[in-house]
Amino acid sequence: MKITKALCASAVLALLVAGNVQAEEKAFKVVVNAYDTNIPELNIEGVTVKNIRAFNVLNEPETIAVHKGAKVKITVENKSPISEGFSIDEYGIQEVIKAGETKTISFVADKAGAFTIWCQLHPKNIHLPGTLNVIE
Ligand SMILES: [Cu+2]
Repeated sequence: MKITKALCASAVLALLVAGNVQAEEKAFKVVVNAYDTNIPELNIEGVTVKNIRAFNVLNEPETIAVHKGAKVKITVENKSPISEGFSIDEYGIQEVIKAGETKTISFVADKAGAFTIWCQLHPKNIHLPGTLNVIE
């Protein structure tokens, strides 16, 4: 009798869950990388990096697009030889990823709009910013 009740309870629960609109879940992989360029050299954290044009913050993909309300999971891999930042100001995200490390950032995209993804550690002119687009 107890078992039957438990089964009924789970069936009701399953119906309730199925009846709800499931939040969209989106996972992205972002690679931060450094490329050759025309700034002769730069010393950051005691590491001299030569021939830099840009630390490309968002390499792959450059733009992330989700619907409002989506659960977003961004895995950031830092292939740059130094620590890199990953910030989205409007979402209060400000992470530091050390050289060679991978970090996963999760949040709910509850604000619609286009938001800049940038590195808070280094001058903006050596980075290509990315964009988080949250579509209504
Ligand atoms: Cu940086």
